Amino acid sequence: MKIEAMSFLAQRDSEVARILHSEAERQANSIDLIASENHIGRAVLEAGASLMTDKYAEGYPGRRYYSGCVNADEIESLAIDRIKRLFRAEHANVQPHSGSQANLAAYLALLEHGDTVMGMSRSHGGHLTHGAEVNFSGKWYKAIGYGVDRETEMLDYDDIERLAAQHRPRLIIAGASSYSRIIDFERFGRIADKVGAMLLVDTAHIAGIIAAGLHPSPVPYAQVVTSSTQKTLRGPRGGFILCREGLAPAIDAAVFPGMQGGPLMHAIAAKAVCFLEAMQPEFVEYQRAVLANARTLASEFQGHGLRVIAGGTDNHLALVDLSPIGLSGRDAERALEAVGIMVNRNSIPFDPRPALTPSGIRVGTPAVTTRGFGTAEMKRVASLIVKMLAHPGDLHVGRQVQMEVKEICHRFPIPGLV
Ligand code: DSN
Repeated sequence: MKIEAMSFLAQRDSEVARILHSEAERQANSIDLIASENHIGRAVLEAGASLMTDKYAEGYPGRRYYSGCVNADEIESLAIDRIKRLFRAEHANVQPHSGSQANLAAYLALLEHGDTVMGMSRSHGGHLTHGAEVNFSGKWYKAIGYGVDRETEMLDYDDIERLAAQHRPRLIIAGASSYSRIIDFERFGRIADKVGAMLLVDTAHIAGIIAAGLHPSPVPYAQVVTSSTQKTLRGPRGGFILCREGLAPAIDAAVFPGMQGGPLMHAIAAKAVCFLEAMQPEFVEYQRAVLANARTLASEFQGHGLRVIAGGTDNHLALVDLSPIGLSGRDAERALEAVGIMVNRNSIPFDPRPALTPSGIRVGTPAVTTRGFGTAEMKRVASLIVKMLAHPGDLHVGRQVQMEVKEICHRFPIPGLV
């Protein structure tokens, strides 16, 4: 595969150019099944690499603390308008630098230190910012964790309601980093209403699926919705917040000056492009393919005797329990990385193993689907994974699998590089 040389950079700084070139080659020659990653297209890449990065634009469109913000105002207003249309939201803030920053701003806007919050436990699939004790969300607030049912491995809404009635949280957080089933945001909304809590939905993983209308939207039920932009939404690294009109002043003040200074205007430009791309009919087709590929991957694993958590997937990811084959998630991650297949180790619900060497791996299909992989490729990838995991230390098998990985990658170039 031909990877365009960054010639000007190469002349100025050969060390950085070499590393960037290596990263492009690594991406081109490996199969990325990390559920939170994707490959951006050329238009997002160009906007993100633009001179907008030079501009300081603290404040909001029409209310800046610097001169020369005419284009910054226009690009940010465009991004806001597009994301509001995409999700039918009353208000949007596109300045958060990431999904975690978006969540921090939501907490700052909605809570006082010491308030009780209730989010999905990280060990069951929740995110760091949903109340993990090592994170601000678990340090500054009294965090109660909810999880999945031991039998079904799906969210146990009756138990969530019981916990909410018992702890009376000020805020309930819905959303996950490694949960493969539909999340019933309407039910979360009813639970929050019943106990007098506010509802924050973190859509980071599934924002693209929601935008395509293939997962129910939380917007009608949540006071605040947050997200990152680089996962299923296939944008640049970044975040955004949607909220009801009445909360707009508090959310905007929490982002700036509450927790950020100048917005990353090049990232906002790239977000605007991503939001436009997500409005196109091809994006819906892309998300349909993401889901079909994830279902295929999960059922192929099941067909090969591996256990898929929650019995399958409704979204872009699957969580696979490797304990039946006696391999830890960390060993699997390493064995697969060595042959060019990227997954991440992941705890499974009620995992008897420690977080650093958990029982599972998480696989996701946003990146490979962007490259054009279909269900036939997913079947082949699943069988390569199963083969590698059955012979993790076997160099001969490793070489065979690696050659097949390269051959598949060669047929499906990365959009940002062609
Ligand atoms: N760390 C991301 C993930 O992999 O799911 C979430 O922020």
